[in-house]
Amino acid sequence: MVDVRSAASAPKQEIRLEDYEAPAFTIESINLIFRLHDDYAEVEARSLFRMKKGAGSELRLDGGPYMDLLALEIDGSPVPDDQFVKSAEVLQLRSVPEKFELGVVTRLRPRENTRLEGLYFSGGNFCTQCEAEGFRHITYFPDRPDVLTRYHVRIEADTKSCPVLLSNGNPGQKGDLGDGRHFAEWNDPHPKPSYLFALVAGNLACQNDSYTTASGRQVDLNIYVSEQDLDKCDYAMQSLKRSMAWDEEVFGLEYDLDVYNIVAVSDFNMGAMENKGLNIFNTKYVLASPETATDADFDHVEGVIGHEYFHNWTGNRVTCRDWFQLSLKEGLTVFRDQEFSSDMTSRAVKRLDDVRVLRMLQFPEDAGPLAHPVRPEKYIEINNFYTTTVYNKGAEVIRMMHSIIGPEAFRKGMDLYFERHDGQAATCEDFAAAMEDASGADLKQFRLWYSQAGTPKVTARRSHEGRDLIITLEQSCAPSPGQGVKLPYHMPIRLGLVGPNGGEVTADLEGDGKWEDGSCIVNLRETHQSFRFKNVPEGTVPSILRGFSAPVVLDHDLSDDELAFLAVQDSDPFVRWESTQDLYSRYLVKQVSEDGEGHPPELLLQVFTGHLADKATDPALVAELLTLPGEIALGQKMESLAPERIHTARETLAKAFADASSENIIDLYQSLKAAQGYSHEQGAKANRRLRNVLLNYIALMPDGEETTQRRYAEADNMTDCMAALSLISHSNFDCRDKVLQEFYDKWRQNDLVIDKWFAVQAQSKRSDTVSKVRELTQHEAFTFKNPNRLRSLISTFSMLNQVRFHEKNGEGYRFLAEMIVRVDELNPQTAARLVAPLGRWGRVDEPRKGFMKDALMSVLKVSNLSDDVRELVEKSLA
Ligand code: 0A1
Ligand code: ZN
Repeated sequence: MVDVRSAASAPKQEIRLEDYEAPAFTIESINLIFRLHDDYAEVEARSLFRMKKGAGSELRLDGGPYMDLLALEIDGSPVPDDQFVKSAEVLQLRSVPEKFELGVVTRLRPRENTRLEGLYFSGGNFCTQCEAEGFRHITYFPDRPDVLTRYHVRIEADTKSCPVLLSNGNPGQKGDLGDGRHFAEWNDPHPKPSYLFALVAGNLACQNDSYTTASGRQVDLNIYVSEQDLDKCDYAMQSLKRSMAWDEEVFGLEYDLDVYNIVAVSDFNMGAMENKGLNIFNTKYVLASPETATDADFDHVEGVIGHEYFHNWTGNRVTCRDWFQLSLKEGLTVFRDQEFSSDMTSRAVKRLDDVRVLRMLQFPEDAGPLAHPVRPEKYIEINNFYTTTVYNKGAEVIRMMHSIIGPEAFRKGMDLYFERHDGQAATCEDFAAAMEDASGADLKQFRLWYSQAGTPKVTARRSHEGRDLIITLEQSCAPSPGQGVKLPYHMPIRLGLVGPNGGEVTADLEGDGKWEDGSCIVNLRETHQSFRFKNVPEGTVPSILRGFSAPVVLDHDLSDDELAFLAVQDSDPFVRWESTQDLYSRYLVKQVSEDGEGHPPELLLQVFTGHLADKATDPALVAELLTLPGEIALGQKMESLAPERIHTARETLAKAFADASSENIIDLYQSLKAAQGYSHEQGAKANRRLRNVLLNYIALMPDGEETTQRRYAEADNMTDCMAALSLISHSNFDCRDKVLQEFYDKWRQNDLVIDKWFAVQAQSKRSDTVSKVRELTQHEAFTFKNPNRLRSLISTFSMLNQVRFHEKNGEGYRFLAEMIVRVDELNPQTAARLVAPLGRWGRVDEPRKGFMKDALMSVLKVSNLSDDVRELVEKSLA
């Protein structure tokens, strides 16, 4: 095994936004020839450089330690040895003419590339990953997003093992080379930065379709997968066509090439990649069939297919000036994919899912040692900044702009943004300016969302003057690394007034805000600001932060009775859910802090049974209303984390609900069964979601084991199968080990399903989980080389299994530290993505705190640690 770190050189220096300098040259075009062989690849690159006026004659190119330089030429002549200097990361030419053709020939070893960036080999195919800085591992080049050029690519490879040869843009010539080899050429007419370059060569099967754009152009659509997966591409193809139609309809944006190719690979560091005209996907986000994928998996496929497609405009046509601007494309594209999924599924439930992800992953990041602004100001390793802050909080920032200026002005702002910046590398500032100019709104203060880290807290208090209701909002934001004092944000707070009979009340507002569709959007700009609603009927309850209109933690003064009222009556689904969750959480947090074992108050039972009886609401939303807050969400509501007590309190409440409402639960469960028969329609999905939530309660009833086991045995789709398996995995049921073994035996040939098998065990709340997870790293199906497998076992355990990861003896922490070191030897990017849970030591008491820090220290002691891991471990200890 090659230790990928041994080739690396001195630790990387910090890069700062304030040091940005525009490139000193332009590149007119690049001609690339890839000669692919079984055990090596040779890359010939010829680029036409033109120095900008006033620039010096020195040329610095980015490179990497894993390739050999075979030739270096200027205008066809070799560059003499004394005219250039080469280190592991940089190739410096002392003096170049104003205009010249640079020729570079490099040799790479794709089979040895376990880092999965640059050119690598996965499942018998060559493929590339160039974002953010992978192209420098293919050839020496100015590998930065603000250098855009036209790519012409020729691929030569063995005809038998690589019948399919793909790159960006439109297909050009292809033909036979004799000697069992062939070639294909590709031309991309759209200038692009190097991070959007892609190549795939291998033996792949293809599902083909076509799409006619709004202006009548025909686009050839292809999804390439391995032969045995060809039957699982339909949903991805349909999702692609829906994405194309949606972007035309909602944003007036059409696709701009003759072909759209998608390739699914099983070894991939992230979800997918938007390379121009040639998206490369993690198989997880392409392959889906009812037998192998859950409803959530189907939704993810649709969302990620949409995400990569939407990047064609927000990312590719307008790209980023530098990596500090990453959220310009990612925040905006996540916002677009969220809107797309909302339109395709249920807007209300999609919003809950997105808020849950934000709170579970982004809020902790924003509150911990790795907190950074949506537009970071410095980094050592850019791969560490593909974070939930840049992506998900970035999307919330766009969503807030949308709320502040309204949908019509937002659309005008998008049009203006494309009019101004199509074909350019732009900044977050450019985007905000386009929104401002299109709407006439003043977004000066709003821009703080880009530069300040941390989750703001908003406190809402009520007072009454006569019949007027005054809502006073106060905002604050705790210090974060490098940012001691925060200025007040401009945030849109969506409010409603729910009258005593449950109807919407619309009252005149004194204060900065406007009514829109039954809600009032107020602009909170001050630290302390009041909004007076005139002449409000007595008994009216305010519904605050409808739709989660700003990514904040809200503290309100609503009583339990008022929460129970909103939980049932509010027209805003988010507040209905949030009020229910608040009510459950209040009780649970109290149970935890008082170590109580009392019976839940009648009010909670009433709310729960009220939701059970609700036939008017979408069953998918009812499912959410019947779900108790997760252990992680409960932990966030406590000063200091008490994992076991949270777990016990939650289980106890679930049992109390199951006992108190057993008949209603079983009745509803049965009635949903009657409506069964597998279908992927929204209604059927919603019923499954509800039914599987009910199964959680049924599993706690006296014949829970039998019902769960039956559910498992009878499941005709993976959603139901996993719902039952997950309960079995948590349980002490006699059947547990047998069922897990059967599942493994049945699915051992399907990697994505086996990932679920690992994940379900990593999530088990049983007390033997840490040792089981450790044992699973020795399982025949476990490998340190595949990121999906690592995530399914190690990330699931450390990020989602709060009670077992935080085992008091520190075993969970030590296990994670060992895994980080092992993975770092092969794949630093993925290793770095495992670090975050160890940085949460500020949230726990001794002895956990000490064990966590020891675990981080043990990683730091390892010689040859990658820059990726070192950066995050050092920050986590600070
Ligand atoms: N731009 C892709 C995500 C991505 C980022 C980095 C990668 O390798 C380090 C790979 C993919 C997206 O947002 O979909
Ligand atoms: Zn993206």
